[in-house]
Amino acid sequence: VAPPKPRVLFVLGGPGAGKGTQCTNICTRFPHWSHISAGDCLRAERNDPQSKDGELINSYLKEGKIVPVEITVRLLEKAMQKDMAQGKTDFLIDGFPRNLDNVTGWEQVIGDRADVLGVLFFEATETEMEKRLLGRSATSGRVDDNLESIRKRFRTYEKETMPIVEKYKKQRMVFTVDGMQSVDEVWSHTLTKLREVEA
Ligand code: UP5
Ligand code: MG
Repeated sequence: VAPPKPRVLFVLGGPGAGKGTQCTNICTRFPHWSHISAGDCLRAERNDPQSKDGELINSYLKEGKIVPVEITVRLLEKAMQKDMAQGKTDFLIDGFPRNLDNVTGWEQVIGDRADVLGVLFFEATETEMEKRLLGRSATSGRVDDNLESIRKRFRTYEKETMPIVEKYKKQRMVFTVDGMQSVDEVWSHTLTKLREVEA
């Protein structure tokens, strides 16, 4: 028999909105979910001395720009295959798709091989997100957790990613979570939305 088609929930929201934190919560509570952060995949690839894309990725990250989709979607596919071999069926694809190019690239490379359930969308103000990211900057080691890069990430998010969220909203595929509350409160709201997704 054919293995079940993987199910995918895209996870979007501004830089520091809490995507990673809540994806971790989901996977702890529900082990059939696998968390694949596009940003983490890119940072791992950037750190791999064998990679030919390391320098390019690093400069995009620092500038808050969106890496060419050929690179990103290849890493996502590889990560999904690895987790499917471990029995995972459902995937939180965190921080992707960030622009139209990402959407098209996903369609071309993955297309019908996965069922996209929708977008889990974390909403928070720039003031709050900036505060969180600056708070994290002392310990994160991320090349983009400095005020200059953070502001660039906000601009890219507004110009390129918000239109993608709007596009999915028109298709009634967006499950919005208020990301402004405490981690615990956002978690409880996330659970409610996840039940709607899985209904
Ligand atoms: N925190 C979390 N929730 C909180 C809450 N409710 N109250 C108070 N504090 C809260 O959280 C960020 C910080 O806030 C943490 O310190 C956390 O404890 C605290 P986190 O859960 O990490 O938020 P997240 O939304 O995941 O923030 P992140 O910084 O990861 O968001 P980005 O979207 O900026 O980062 P990402 O890794 O997705 O992408 C980085 C870069 O990679 C992009 O800018 C881009 O250059 C590149 N990229 C691509 O090119 N293509 C892709 O497809 C993906 C990424
Ligand atoms: Mg993250």
